[in-house]
Order: sequence, then C-alpha cells, then structure tokens
Amino acid sequence: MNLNAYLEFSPEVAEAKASGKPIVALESTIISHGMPYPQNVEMAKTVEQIIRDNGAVPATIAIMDGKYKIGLSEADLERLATEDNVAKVSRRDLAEVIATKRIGATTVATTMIGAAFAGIKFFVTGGIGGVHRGFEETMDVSADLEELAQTPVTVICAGAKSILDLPRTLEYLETKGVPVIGYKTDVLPAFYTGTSPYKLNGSADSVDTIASIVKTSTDLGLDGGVLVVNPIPKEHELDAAYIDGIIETAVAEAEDKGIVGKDITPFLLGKIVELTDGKSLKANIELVYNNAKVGAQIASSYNGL
Ligand code: PSU
Ligand code: MN
Repeated sequence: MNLNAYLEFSPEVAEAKASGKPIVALESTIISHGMPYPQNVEMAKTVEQIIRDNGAVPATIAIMDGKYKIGLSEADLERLATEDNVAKVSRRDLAEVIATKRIGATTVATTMIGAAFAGIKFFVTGGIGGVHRGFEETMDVSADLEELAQTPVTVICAGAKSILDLPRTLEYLETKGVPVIGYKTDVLPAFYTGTSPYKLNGSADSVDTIASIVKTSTDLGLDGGVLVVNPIPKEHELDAAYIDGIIETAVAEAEDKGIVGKDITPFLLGKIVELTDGKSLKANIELVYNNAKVGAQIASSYNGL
C-alpha cells in the first residue's frame, strides 16, 4: 500500500510543495485539548496568518475521514474545536484512529510523523510533552520525546511547562541525542516565563544559525529532530511565583482525582486556564504567535541554503 493514499494535502500546501516554498506544520491537539473554544479557533487561524506573513506556508495537521490531513480548511478547524469525541492521537493511537475513520487531533509526536510523511521539516507549537513529575511511580514520559529522538523534524516551542519535571526532560533529551537549541537564550524557557534555572548546551542568536544546524543534522543523516526553544516575549510573561503556585494546585488536584495517562496533560492545561482566570491562556496564545514568527523565519532561511 502506498503511503500517499493516507495523505490529503490542502490546495495551499499542495501548491507550496509543488513550487518549493517553505512550509511550517502546526499541531491540532493544542486546538482540541489545549485551549477553550472559541479562542482555540481564533488562535489557529491567526497563527496560520502569522506564518504566511513571515514568508512560509502553514500546514495544520489532523486525522479526518481516514486520512492524515496536511493543511486544514476553516471548516476543518471548526470541527476539531467543536465536535465531541475528537481523539487525542499519539503514535500509539495513529493506526486505530485512521483505520476506524475517527476524527483525531495530532500531538507533537503525531504532527512530527505527519510532517515527515509530507516532506515538511519545520513544526511550530506552544509547548512539548516531557517527563512528568512523579515519573518514578507512574513511568509517564510523553511519546513526544521518543518522536524527537527518531523523526527528523525541527520543533519550535517555548520550552515546556513546569507541570513537567523540566531537568529530567532535558536529561531524557540528552540521552536520546536530541539537540535543544535556545533561541537568544542559554537557559530552558519554562513556557509562561522566559527563563528557568536549567542551563542549555546549545544556543543561537539568529535564525540563520538554526537553519544551518538543521541542515547539518540532515546532511549527517542524524535522523532525529531538533528542538528549538524560544522564550515567551517579556511583555507577556507571567510572574514565576504566581504561575508556579497555580501549577502546584493543578498538579495536586490531578493527583487527588487520580487522573493519569493521556488525560493528565489536557486536565492540567484546562485547570491552569481556570485558576488564572484566562491569564495563562493569553500568555499561551502570545507565545505561540511568537514561535510562529520565528519558525517561519527559520523555515525560510533553510529554504535559501
Ligand atoms: N503542552 C502544552 N499544550 C499542549 C500540549 C502540551 O502546553 O497542547 C499537548 C501537545 O499536543 C503535546 C501533548 O504533544 O499535549 C502531550 O501530551 P502527553 O503529555 O500526554 O504526551
Ligand atoms: Mn503520558
């Protein structure tokens, strides 16, 4: 069976591929499970436009009607944001959701897989999954990290939220051979805040340097992805003590309620929005926009190499 039978390109993405334009993938779990309606659809449309404004073509990815859709229409975005029973699809769930023709939102892991199938090298999101706090008991490590280890797509994000164990997430990425490059920073950004105590091994001050790192990794056949961590703009940062307190409360509530597995990240994300009265949502949206700008610029620079 031909892989192409499972892929469905939007007209915009098909045209971009045919004419060799830079393309940037976007995930859909951030829409279905990461943000409330209608801000999620608004964010999804605006982020696509920011990518266009910065010289690249957006390709939001999701699973619909038995296909890996590469590039979504506005109606598709609306479906993802409003339909009940949108599956959160990680690598484990992929074959099942495609075969049974359910509607599925792609995580970082499955957006990387779809992007690689589609020949797209860059992918912009908010935050990645990682090693969960208390992993010693639960063994909960996001499949996003394994995907970064094996799939050659560059992911531009704002670091990871401290709902995760950040230093262990970095250790895991090191073990798996994933370069983590700070854009204009030498510490890991912690999503809502631009800094953290955790030193990075690599950093770059220009998008051209990042493009050349990606090119070199590709030329060497290193296989895995590159993780670019881009701090939230200063004017949108939340106070570190404030957001850490909120995260502690959310994590404790998840534990009390016995929430585990694929449900824990969406639960924590929703809880944080609720406890911050939407302040975290505003920060989340702004950091995605900032990542879109940088990601499109990296993809354009790469195209010129
Ligand atoms: N972190 C966020 N926002 C998100 C996610 C993570 O700040 O929307 C989503 C992404 O789709 C990510 C997934 O790939 O959650 C990770 O889920 P898990 O921890 O179950 O692997
Ligand atoms: Mn998990």
